Amino acid sequence: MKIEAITLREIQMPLVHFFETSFGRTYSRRILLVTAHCEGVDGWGESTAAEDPFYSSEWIESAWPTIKQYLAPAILGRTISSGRECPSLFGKVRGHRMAKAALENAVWDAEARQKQQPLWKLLGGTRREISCGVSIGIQDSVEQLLEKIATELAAGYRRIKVKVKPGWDVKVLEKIRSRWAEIVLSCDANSAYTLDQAGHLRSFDQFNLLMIEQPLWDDDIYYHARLQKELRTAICLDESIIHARAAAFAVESGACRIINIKAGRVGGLTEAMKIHDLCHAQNIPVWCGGMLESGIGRAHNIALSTLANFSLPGDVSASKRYWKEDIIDPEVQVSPQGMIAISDAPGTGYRLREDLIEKLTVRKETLRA
Ligand code: OSB
Ligand code: MG
Repeated sequence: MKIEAITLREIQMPLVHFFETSFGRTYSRRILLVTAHCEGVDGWGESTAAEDPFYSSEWIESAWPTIKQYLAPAILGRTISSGRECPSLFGKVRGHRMAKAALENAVWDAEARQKQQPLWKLLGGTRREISCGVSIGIQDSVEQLLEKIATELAAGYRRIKVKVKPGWDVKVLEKIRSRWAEIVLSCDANSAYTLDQAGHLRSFDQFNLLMIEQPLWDDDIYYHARLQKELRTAICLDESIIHARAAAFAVESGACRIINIKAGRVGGLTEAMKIHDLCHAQNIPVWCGGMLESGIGRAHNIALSTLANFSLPGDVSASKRYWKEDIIDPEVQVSPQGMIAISDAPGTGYRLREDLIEKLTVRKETLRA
């Protein structure tokens, strides 16, 4: 499969509802989409690099020139048989994992379409449906948060995750638990705490949480291992797991008991599968995180989630929670049982609404060998 051209484009999509984490509030997304044009077949990928370098040091304005000047030239004009070949071709570039993932995942989609196979099968997935949770951001009031949780439970979601930060944690969790004693509940701090606050974090143990996600620094594993020893609640790492070695170190050192896998954060589907496999071998359950993706990134997340060790509900949820209109057809739908059914169509299994994508595009550039 010859990579003849690569198109980069930015689309802008307003969120149905703002999303707030410990690092800030997002109202509208600027999304970098990548198309790999390969001998009559197009593969699509989405960068998870955000509007700002807050979740990670990457952002849309670093991903675009990195792909344009380094990653695309490494594969343009080449004949590649699989997305698996991308990591070594990108190997000279340090970091920039979200940029790498966008391009690698586009190649995976092209490969699957060219082989007339669903991407999930190509990845070695086995699940025919995947289990869904939701991530609910910080709201203007606790009442509004409770309202949102009620809506998502009624929709069938199997796990509720709420964002926390100092000042929006224990009191909020108390209110949730006093209304719903039994639901599967977890929280995500996005690095809002320090080890000095271990005593405070220990008080979360009373809420019987499935996990506390990324309580400490984004670049830390060692202090998470110290903290995990002091908590009954399982720590799940997100930001800290930037590649398979970090996952191995985290598991070996006892820094977490669960891992959130995001293909964007770790440099693409190949590395994501490596983390999945090593966690599987060590009995560490994983789940698929989300980054407020459009349908394209969402479809890749769904394919990844079909692998056997994705045994906990992920953050991959219905398109309509984010978008008035998604750019894929059909949109991602979640059943009243909180499941997404896996499509057998080739590639990611969803059609692209190219007219709508064109309408949302604010800049576009096609690169050739
Ligand atoms: O930490 O998982 C996170 C969104 C943006 C940045 C980081 C995170 C999130 C989410 C939302 O939790 C997950 C989603 O609904 O896509
Ligand atoms: Mg997280």
